[in-house]
Amino acid sequence: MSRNAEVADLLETYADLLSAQGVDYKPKVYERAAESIRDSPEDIEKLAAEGPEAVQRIQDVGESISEKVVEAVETGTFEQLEEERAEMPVEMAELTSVEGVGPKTVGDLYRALDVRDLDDLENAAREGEIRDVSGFGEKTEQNILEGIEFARQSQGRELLGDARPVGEAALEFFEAIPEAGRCELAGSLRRWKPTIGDIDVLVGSDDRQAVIDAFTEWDEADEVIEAGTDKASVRSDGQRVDLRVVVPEEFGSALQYFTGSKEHNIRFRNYAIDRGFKINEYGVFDVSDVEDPDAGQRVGERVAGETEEGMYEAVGLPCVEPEMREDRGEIAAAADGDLPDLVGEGDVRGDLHLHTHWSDGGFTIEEMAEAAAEFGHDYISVCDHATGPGMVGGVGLDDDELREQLAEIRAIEDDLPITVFAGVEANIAEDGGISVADDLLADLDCVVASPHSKLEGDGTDRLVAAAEHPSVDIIGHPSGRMIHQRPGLELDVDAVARAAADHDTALEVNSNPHRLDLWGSAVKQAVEEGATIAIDTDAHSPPEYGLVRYGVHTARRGWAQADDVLSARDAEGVREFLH
Ligand code: DGT
Ligand code: CA
Ligand code: CA
Ligand code: ZN
Repeated sequence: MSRNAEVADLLETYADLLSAQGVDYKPKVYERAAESIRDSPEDIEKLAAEGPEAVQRIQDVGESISEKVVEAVETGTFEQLEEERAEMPVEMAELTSVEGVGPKTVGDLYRALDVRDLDDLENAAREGEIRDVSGFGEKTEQNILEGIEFARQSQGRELLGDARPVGEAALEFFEAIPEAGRCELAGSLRRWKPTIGDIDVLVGSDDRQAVIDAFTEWDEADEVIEAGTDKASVRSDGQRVDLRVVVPEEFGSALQYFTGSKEHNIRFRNYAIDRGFKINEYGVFDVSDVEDPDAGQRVGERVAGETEEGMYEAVGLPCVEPEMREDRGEIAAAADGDLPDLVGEGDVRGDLHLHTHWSDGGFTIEEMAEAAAEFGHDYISVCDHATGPGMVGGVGLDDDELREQLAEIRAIEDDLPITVFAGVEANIAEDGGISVADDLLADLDCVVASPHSKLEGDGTDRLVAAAEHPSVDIIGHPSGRMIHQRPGLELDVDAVARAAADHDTALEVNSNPHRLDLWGSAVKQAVEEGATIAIDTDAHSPPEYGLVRYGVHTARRGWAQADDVLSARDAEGVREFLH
């Protein structure tokens, strides 16, 4: 974990402990500072070495926080945090990972029932003790039980957005080792699954021991879990990284095998067997004349294995993109010559869902436009939150404020470096209603409508109604899921996609790694129904434009082609769609 993230975590824990004690206001200040430190491109370790004043150069960090930061960088914690921890010895992160359990709930349940960790919480809920605590009821108790189950299921898997940087750092490390030949990520990370069990890296080399030895000395390795002659595992940033080193001639077959998925590999292997071939991590073998193909790993004539493309070609198939290897019909499509030409990172030309300081973003319209231009986008759509169901704490804009923002965009648009559409992120109420007046919706260029409240149960009718609204252009994060936090709405994706296709409403792939909503299989259904996909980042700050790649690869998991993707069109094409 970077030092910035470590320090941010400490400040957040401190903020949560204060909240749990019933302290007002101060926790917010610490949360804001934590967020700024986490996002800052400045290395907190360097700033801290210069002293508290240097740390104060980071946004939202005042004198008192800067001193705690210096202490945290030097000692790994700070005094006031340890005092709060002694006061309330709870597993804060673990407990608040349960949907509906915030720091205040943790404080209440600690005081009333001495709940300190997830096991305590589960026991208290099962024993029916929580319903009797003041401010809680049977329904809350039930919700907590369901939340615990969901939180437990997700334990041990990392978000793609957290695993990818670690995997890429490992890859960069191997690429710099002189003895290493070809290096690739494999496993679920190469398939861009939304959550990652462990990180797999494959290296081809004639000197395998040298690569393994180097890996055990990797700067970013916090612990060596095991090291053998052809594989090793280390822990980095809390995540397990599995290395396999193979001889160069077997790099392609090993890459194919270790990319998975297991289900894809089984389908592929059976396809090959039917055609007289044997496939494993060592190559493709022609066993049509071999009496006992199961006699060993390397029987028959070896016809492929050096490259991955060669593996598929050997049995008469075009190479299947890693994101598609989930056994969703890709081998049959390859055999029929029907593989899609997947959308690529370079195809995306704009971002149609982002926020500014008008709602909960941190930057002005101009700043977001300039950053988008720098990122390479041709257009953006400013879609700040509207008030309505699910928008708490005065985050959303009312209709007057939206009109004001629309006028502002019209006034400055000629001076902005790229096309800026004036939009809104409206809320979809439980009955499918949209939280902004119809005439205003009609005046805006781009209406994203998203569910933000009551994110449980079946949401199909609700989303169909929103998709049918004449002014709604995009359904934002359709299910409202938050990976590891809440499952979101249950959806009949085919029905939603049909309504979307019929009414020229796009369905979003929200690129935020916590969401990835829609996800691969749902994108595939949507595309098959003829719906248009909008790959958006929901950015609240310029660096978040970079999250778009997670959206692109998620769309690729759903077999989306550039033609299916709204944000792969040019500004004129988008304007036409929005009309
Ligand atoms: P993860 O780590 O749980 O997110 O998922 P993967 O897909 O990365 O799985 P992992 O790390 O256990 O193994 C990497 C790949 O190796 C996997 O995708 C396919 C291949 N593999 C592993 N074990 C088997 C197996 O027993 N049979 C087959 N056919 N392939 C396997
Ligand atoms: Ca893995
Ligand atoms: Ca693995
Ligand atoms: Zn939203």
